[in-house]
Amino acid sequence: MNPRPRESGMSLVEALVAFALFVGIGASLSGLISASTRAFRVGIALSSLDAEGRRLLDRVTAELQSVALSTLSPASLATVGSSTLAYNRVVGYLDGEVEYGPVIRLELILEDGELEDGSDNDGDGLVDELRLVLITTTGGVEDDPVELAGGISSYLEGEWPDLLDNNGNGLVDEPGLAFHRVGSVISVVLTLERAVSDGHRVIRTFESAVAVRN
Ligand SMILES: [Ca+2]
Ligand SMILES: [Ca+2]
Ligand SMILES: [Ca+2]
Repeated sequence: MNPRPRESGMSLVEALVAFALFVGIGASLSGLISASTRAFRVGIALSSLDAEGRRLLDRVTAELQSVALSTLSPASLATVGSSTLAYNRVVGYLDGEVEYGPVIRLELILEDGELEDGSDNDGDGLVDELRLVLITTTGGVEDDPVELAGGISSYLEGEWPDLLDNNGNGLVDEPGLAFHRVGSVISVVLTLERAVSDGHRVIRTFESAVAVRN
């Protein structure tokens, strides 16, 4: 009796197993590629946020360095902090008298198209986000606001509105940018955020302080 010749090709079961393996490996590879793409985007966004945060704090602390403390409003920023700060800078001395510059106001306001309603009204992936503007008042007339930064969180990282200091920094319900004064030292805390993709967002918090001389 002649041996039964071996059938060539794959049986149905083998084909199904091979197909399942192929699909599984494909899905794993796709997941890996997707995860690394997201990680890459997050890395780029965080790096960009770091640069933006440092640049903004450098700008603000340089601004505050020549503030005349006697003109600061609000004058007391000890426990609640403030998102708005008005002041005059010392611009020089004449015959022993201090010369003051115009009134300057740093103000945190909603981004254009955004409402304070817990929704992302302008569709940029951020909710109730804010921007910081600098407004100079000369001779009683306000100049156009100069935007210093956008994408500022509505509350500082780890904080939410409940009359408590959730993030333990001594400030209660502080916004995403807050000024805090102890004696002649003004501190600035800042949380920036950006939407990356797939509903993900990145967030970074910064802090700086300046000892005011005047
Ligand atoms: Ca938004
Ligand atoms: Ca706090
Ligand atoms: Ca709170």
